[in-house]
Amino acid sequence: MDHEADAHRTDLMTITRHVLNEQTKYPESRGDFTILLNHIVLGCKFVCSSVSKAGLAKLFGLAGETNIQGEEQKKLDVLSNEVFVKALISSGRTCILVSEENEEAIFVDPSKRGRYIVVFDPLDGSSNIDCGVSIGTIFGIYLVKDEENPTIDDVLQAGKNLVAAGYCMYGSACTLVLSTGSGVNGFTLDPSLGEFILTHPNIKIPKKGKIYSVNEGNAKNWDEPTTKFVEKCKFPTDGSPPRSLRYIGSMVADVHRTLLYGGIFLYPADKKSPNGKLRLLYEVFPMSYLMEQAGGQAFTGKQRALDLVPGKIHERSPVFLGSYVDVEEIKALYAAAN
Ligand code: FDP
Repeated sequence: MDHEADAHRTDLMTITRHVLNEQTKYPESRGDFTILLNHIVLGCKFVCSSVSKAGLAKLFGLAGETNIQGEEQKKLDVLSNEVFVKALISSGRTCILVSEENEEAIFVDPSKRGRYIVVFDPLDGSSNIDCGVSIGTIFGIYLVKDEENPTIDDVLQAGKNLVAAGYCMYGSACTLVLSTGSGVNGFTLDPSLGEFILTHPNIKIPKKGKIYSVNEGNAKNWDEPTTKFVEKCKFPTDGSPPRSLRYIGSMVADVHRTLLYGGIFLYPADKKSPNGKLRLLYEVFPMSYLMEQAGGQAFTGKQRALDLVPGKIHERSPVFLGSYVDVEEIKALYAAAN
């Protein structure tokens, strides 16, 4: 019997234990971040359970449908948002929340205020909900400058100021990927324990990938560097084999695959959408932060994604993120075009 392997299996590194361990590196830490994270984890567990029984519970479909009791049904993304907002406020550790689902930023009542700002998309990839394809929650965390006086400028910070970011993917397993600024770790929900267990320690993205991921239906509106890049993926001129195309159309799932297998995910600007589609604060920034923490890169077509400073909370930006070498290639094409 392999006792060492057994010891490993019985020594479970939960996400809370992992974050508490990380905090011991900061003697001034008050445990606030662990409390905040526990509330995010609660939201993820709720959404995970709702997604997996959505068909049964008739949570699919349009908001406004009624159930047998005549009560109004809530769409899964609306419900997820309510759960996250309430969990984050009740943590007592947040002062401003920005959600994809709310037009305005939510300023937390002073009686429940803390020093963290959470930007999040409670259920990203919503067009995939009804067909059971993987979807996810994306979040980023900033610190407020003055806890007594939070302002919208505290939210409109460059992505490089994030103190943590992550996503939870509701797929064949429920996987939470997190960075608190010293690498990237992946945790899988063990449904029998109700705990996220460290299953993917210190994720590093391969330096170069064999996959590109983009909505090619937009090709007729792309700019020259994007067109050239995708052409090179299909018809390489350096003797390398063509790359594979994988596109789920659910950012969390596409980014998760990119992080684990390598490659590049593109949501470029095009003639119809000069700023691309994805939102800077709760899609581009958290994913770019994770990519950099895993040894990859994220680029907007003009600059490092994390250097951007948003002017509005729901601002969009083009993004090219993934393996270091792959992103270097697209950067070179943009440099040559300018
Ligand atoms: P969705 O519209 O289904 O919510 O920003 C949302 C998003 O999905 C991302 O998750 C996904 O990467 C992207 O949009 C897909 O957009 P396209 O359908 O234009 O390819």
